[in-house]
Amino acid sequence: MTSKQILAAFAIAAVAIFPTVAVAMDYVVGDEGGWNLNGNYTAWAEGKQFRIGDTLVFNYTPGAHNVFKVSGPDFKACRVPTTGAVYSTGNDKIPLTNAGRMWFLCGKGNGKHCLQGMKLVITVDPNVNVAPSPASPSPPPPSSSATRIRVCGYQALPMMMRMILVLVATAVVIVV
Ligand SMILES: [Cu+2]
Repeated sequence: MTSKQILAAFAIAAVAIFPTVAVAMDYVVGDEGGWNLNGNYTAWAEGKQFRIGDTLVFNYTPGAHNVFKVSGPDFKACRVPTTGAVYSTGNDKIPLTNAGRMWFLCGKGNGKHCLQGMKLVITVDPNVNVAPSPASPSPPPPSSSATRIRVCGYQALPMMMRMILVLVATAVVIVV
């Protein structure tokens, strides 16, 4: 084995052991900036891979804004539904339970906030997270805006399976 091959084997082993697979994410919309008139939620959503089991968190001053889950046409027209899900706690957690597109907008100002950019469209990947995040029994303080990453699922993989993965990866490298 050359040193290059050994390095490659270590790299593959590291990937196999490192818990990058099957993480359920809490996505804080707008990150530290939160959900307000200053955000660019198209830019925020870009490049993020939303998956079933993840959660969207909208942080804002209660009363100043809210969150509607809307249809595509309503999203496009910034039309605020007269009925339908409205979230208004200022720390709204919306679980992503289905694959496909999801549209959100702020209903304040009868669509004015939406027109000023308070709208978010995401696409939820059909790949299900192995272990969806469990419902948190006590809500964290509304000020917590940092994206939290919960590692689960992969850790549940039996150690034997991981060892086999590593051995197979190493064997492949040696053969090559
Ligand atoms: Cu608003």
